[in-house]
Amino acid sequence: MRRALRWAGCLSWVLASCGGPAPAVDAARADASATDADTGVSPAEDAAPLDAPDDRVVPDGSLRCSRSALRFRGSGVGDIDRVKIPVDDPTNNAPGPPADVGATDFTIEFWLKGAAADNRAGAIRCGDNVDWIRGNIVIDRDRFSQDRKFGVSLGAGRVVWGVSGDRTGDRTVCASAVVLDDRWHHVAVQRRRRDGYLWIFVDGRLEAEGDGPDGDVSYPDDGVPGNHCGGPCLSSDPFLVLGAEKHDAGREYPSFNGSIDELRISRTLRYATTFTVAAEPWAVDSDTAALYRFEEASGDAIVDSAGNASPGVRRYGGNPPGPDWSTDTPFRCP
Ligand SMILES: [Ca+2]
Ligand SMILES: [Ca+2]
Ligand SMILES: [Ca+2]
Ligand SMILES: [Ca+2]
Repeated sequence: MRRALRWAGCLSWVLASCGGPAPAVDAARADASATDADTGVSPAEDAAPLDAPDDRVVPDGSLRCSRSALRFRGSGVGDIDRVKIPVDDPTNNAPGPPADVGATDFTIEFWLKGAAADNRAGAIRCGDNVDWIRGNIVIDRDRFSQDRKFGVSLGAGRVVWGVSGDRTGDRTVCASAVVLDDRWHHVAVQRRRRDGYLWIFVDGRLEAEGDGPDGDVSYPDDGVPGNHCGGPCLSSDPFLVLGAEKHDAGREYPSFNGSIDELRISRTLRYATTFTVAAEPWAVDSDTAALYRFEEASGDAIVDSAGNASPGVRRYGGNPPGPDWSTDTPFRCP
C-alpha cells in the first residue's frame, strides 16, 4: 500500500493531511491504564522529567563517554547517506539477526541532534495511517507495499512513530515536544507485542501513546520483496535503515539531516512511564537485541556491540556527502 498511499499523499499535500496541525497529546502524562502488570515493566523510581543533557562531559575509560557519532545529510537518493542493517536474507527462510525485532515487545532508542532548517517536513496527521513516511525519516524498517513494518520520523520537528501490523491496519502516533533545536535529545519508541500498544518518550518524558495494530511485525523469514523499486526491492526492504528513507521514493518522503548516536534495540519494553534518561552510554545487557555506539570513527563497517550479531554498513555519498563520522556526541569525552 505504500506506493499508492505515497502518491495519494502528493495529491493531497496542499490539504490538511500533510500540513495540518499536530494532534494534541498529553505530554508527560503517565497514564497507568496504558501499562500493564503483564509487561513486567516497573515504573521508574524517579518520575521527575529531566531536561536533555547537552555537551555533557563524562569521564573517559570503560567506554563511559562517546567519541563518535554519525552525521547524516538527508540526501534521500542513490542508496547512499545512510546505514543499512540487514534483517533478512531473501534467498532463504532462516530467521533474521537479533536486530529483526517485532516478534516480541521491543524498544528502539537513540540520541538525535538536528536543526529545523535542515528538516522541513511539515506536521504529520497522526492516526490510523502510515503517514510517518511523510516526515524526515530517521529509522526505516518499511516493506514496500507490504505489511509488518515500522519507522520513526520527524514532522514539524516532532517525533513520529508508526507501525503496520500483520493485516491488522496501521497506526502513527506523534510526540509534541520539538526536538529540532540543534541540541541532543534522547528518543525512545516502544511496541507491546500482545496488543500492538505504542509509546514515544522524548528526553524521558512520555509524549504520546496509543493502541496500534496487532500481530507479529518482525520481517517475515520467508518475505519476498515486491517489484516496486525498478525491480524487486532487494536493496531496501530487508534492511533496517538509519538516517534515510530506504526506498529513495522521492522528495515527498524526506530523509533525516542531522546526527544520531548510541542506538539501542531491545527485545523488551524498557520504560513504563516518564523516566530519568541515562547519563552515559548504555552497556549491553540481557535485553539488548543490538547496540550501535558508532565509535568506529572511520570506515564503513557499523559494529553491533551485542556480539556483532547484527552488523551494518555505512553507505557514504551525496553532495554534501554523508554520513560523516563526527566528534559531536551527547556524552563528550574529556
Ligand atoms: Ca558514540
Ligand atoms: Ca528470508
Ligand atoms: Ca491493538
Ligand atoms: Ca524474520
